[in-house]
Formats: sequence, structure tokens, C-alpha cells
Amino acid sequence: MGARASLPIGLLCIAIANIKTLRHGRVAWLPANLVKLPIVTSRANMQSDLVPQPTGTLVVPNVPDGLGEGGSAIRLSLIIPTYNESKNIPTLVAQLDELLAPALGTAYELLVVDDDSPDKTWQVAQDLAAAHPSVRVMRRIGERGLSTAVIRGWQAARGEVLGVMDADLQHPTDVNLKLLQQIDKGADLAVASRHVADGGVSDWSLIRRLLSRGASLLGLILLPGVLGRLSDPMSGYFMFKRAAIAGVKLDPLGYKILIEVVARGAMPWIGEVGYVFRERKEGESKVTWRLYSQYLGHLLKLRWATLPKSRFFRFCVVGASGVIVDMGLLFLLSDPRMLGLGLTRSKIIAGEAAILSNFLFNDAWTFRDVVGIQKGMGPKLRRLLGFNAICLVGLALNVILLNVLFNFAHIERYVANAIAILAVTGWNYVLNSKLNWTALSVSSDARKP
Ligand SMILES: Nc1nc2c(ncn2[C@@H]2O[C@H](COP(=O)(O)OP(=O)(O)OP(=O)(O)O)[C@@H](O)[C@H]2O)c(=O)[nH]1
Ligand SMILES: [Mg+2]
Repeated sequence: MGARASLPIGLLCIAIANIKTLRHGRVAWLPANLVKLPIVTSRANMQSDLVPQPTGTLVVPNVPDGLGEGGSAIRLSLIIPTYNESKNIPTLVAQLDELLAPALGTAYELLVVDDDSPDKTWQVAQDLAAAHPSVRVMRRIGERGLSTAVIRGWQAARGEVLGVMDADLQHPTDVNLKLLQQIDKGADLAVASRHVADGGVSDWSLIRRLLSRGASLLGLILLPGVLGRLSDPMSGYFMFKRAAIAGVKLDPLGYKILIEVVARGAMPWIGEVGYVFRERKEGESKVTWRLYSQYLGHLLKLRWATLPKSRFFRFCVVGASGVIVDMGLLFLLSDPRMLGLGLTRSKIIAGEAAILSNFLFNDAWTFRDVVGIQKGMGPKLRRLLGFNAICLVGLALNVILLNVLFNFAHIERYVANAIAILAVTGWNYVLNSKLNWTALSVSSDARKP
């Protein structure tokens, strides 16, 4: 009787002990001949230990989400983006632990961000975590691409310093310590560069060298304020202080995450460290021609996002759109190959059409803040009439200039028109901002108590 009563209690104790240990991926003790409890395999359990995939906008938080062991903050979070790198990741992790543990103790983490690779890189990395506690793994599902993988990693990272390096052993691991030294000296960003002393590429074909240099040159033309600060803007191996990028909305396109970070972040001090880019031994490159067009798109996107959009700049952008309307109509109406109407008549129609389209854009964008105080159709109509009156005087000046340049100076009609338009842009801007939109804002301000 006593033995039968103690059996359920014994089973309960065993179950509690094993539930506890199962949470940690191990099974403590089970009497093999007594009961068969459903044993959760360590692999399935590890999946639940994956780092949750952040969603929403790509903003790195200000405060690291958690502390290292013993309450000390994690100094470095190194993101390792992977796609089909199962053959490389074990070697990389072993090399990094060997390098970083003596320098940082437990105050670092290696965050592998895998885009659900068909070769199950994420699982290989998870299996490494048992022997390498620095390893954390994010398995991304439903989102793909190198740049966003890196940012998602930074979002989930707990370190004060955030870094990134390739998983394919092309980036020599020891450079990490030199990069960290740069940060310790005060740099906001430290970049591993192939184009400074001690840097280079091991065995690149001429065409690949040219493409890499050409891409840098194009970037230098379009974004001199960003690429002019970096000897190797194409580098995918760098680290920076969290504060330099925290709270900033990132929106990259393609592969070149460094230019995104420099363009949008606050990084007055950039340090560089030379390194030799090695050849890939295992796995395949993911670089495709599509990445080059994405790179161009990324440059243009950043160019637009970082332009100082003063009111005059916006006025000129709108003016430029008006030039297209004006020139297009002038061609349709006056060109001998089209309707062939008289130059002056055509110009007046083309000019008035451009004035109307410019008004709509200026009202909606250039002077949006001023317009916000004077809502409704009545004030809008008054602004339209004011704008039209000022621009009609500009148009009269434009027509006179066009005729003088075309008929007397014998300048080609479209060149003459462009000169005339430029000349009256200043007139239009000054008078409109002084008398039209700004006058509204002053009068409405005056009504405030
Ligand atoms: N998570 C994730 N990682 C990626 C993706 N594309 C590439 N990677 C990883 O990003 C790193 C760099 O990619 P690579 O294809 O090696 O590009 P590369 O080093 O510039 O070019 P190669 O010299 O041709 O290898 C590697 O660790 C890749 O596994 C992606 O879409 N998602
Ligand atoms: Mg590579």
C-alpha cells in the first residue's frame, strides 16, 4: 500500500526535475524502465532560443536591450549575416571566440542573422552555441537581403558597440581588435579598408577591381559628403558606437550598408584600419548584377534624403518641373515640325500652363508650412491670383528676353528660353516669398494673441 502511494509522488518529482532541465536543453535523469515522458529534443528546444526577429521600421534603439553576465554591459555585438554559409560558420565562430574572449571576457556577442538558408546555416550556428555561449542566432523568415539582415541584427543586439563582418572568412578576424582600438581612442566609426596601408585584395580579376573602383567613383560624384570620408566605401567590415545611429530610421537598398550608416548617422570621427580581402574558399558569392543597379538606386535615394531642402531649393525643384511643362508645350505649339504657331503666342500659353502647375506644387510643398495656417479655398484662390500676377510679370520679362535673344542675338530658341527662364526665377522667388505666401503667414501670426 505504502509503495503504491509513493509511486505517483515519485513520478511527479521526476517530471518536475525534468521539466526544469528540459528548459535548458538537457534531460537530467530519467529512470529508463519506469516511465517514458515525452522528451523534447535539444534541437527543437534550441529553436525556441532563437533571437526574435524584429519587425517594423529599421531603427536601432538607444538603449541596449539587456546586460551581459554578472551585470556588466556587453561591449561589442558583432553581427554576422549569413546565407548558405554552413561550411564557414564553425571556423569563423572558433576564430572569433579565440580572439575576443581573452580581450573582452564575456562582454561580447556574435549574432548570426541567417535568412533561413536552405543549407540550414542557422541550425549549424545554433548547434555551435552550446560550446560557444557568445553565439546568438536569428533565423529570419519572410524578409531577405544583406542590409536589412544586418540592421535587424543591430536592433536585437545588446552591445554598446555594434559591428558587422562577413561569414565567409574573407574578412580576417584579427582586424576586429584593431577596429575596437579605434573606437576606444574615440572614433565613432571604425572601418576595415582595403585601400589604406596594409590593405588590399588577394586575387581579384581586373574587371572586379574596375567595378569596385567605378562604384566608388560614382558614389563620390553623387554623394561626395559621404563617400569622400571613406577610403573603402564598399567595405562590409566595420563597427561603430551605438549612439551614432540610435533612433535614426534606416532605409537601405542592396548591399552597401556602410554608406547608409555614414549618410544617416552622426559620425564626426571615422577611423580606418587596413586589411586584405581574402578569397572565398567555401560556399558561393551572392553578388549579382542586380546589386549594381540597387547600388545606384541606393545612392540616389540617399542623395535625395540628405539634400538640404531649403525653401529656395524646393522652389527651384518646382521651377524645374515647370520648365519641362513650359518647354514641352513650347515645342508642341511653336515648333515648325509640330503646330507651328507664332513664338510669342505659344510662349504665353506654355508659360501660363507652367505657372499653374508650379502654383499647385509650391502650395503643396515649398510653402506647405505657411499654407497650413491659411486653409480653405478662398485663401488658396487669393494665393493663386497673387502667384499668377507676380509670375505674369516674370513671364512678360521672359517673353521680352526670349525675343531679344532669339531674334536679335540669334540664339537657338530652346537655349534662349532656358536663359530667360533662369533670369526670371530669382524675380519670381523673391516676390512670391515676400508678398504672396510669407505675407499670409505674417498676417495670420499677427492675429495670434
Ligand atoms: N542574411 C543574409 N546574409 C547575406 C545575404 N546575402 C549575402 N549575405 C552574407 O553576407 C556576406 C557577404 O556576402 P558575399 O556574397 O560573400 O559578398 P562579398 O563578400 O561582397 O562577395 P564575394 O567576394 O563574391 O564573396 C556573407 O556572409 C553572406 O553569407 C542575404 O540576403 N541575407
Ligand atoms: Mg564574400
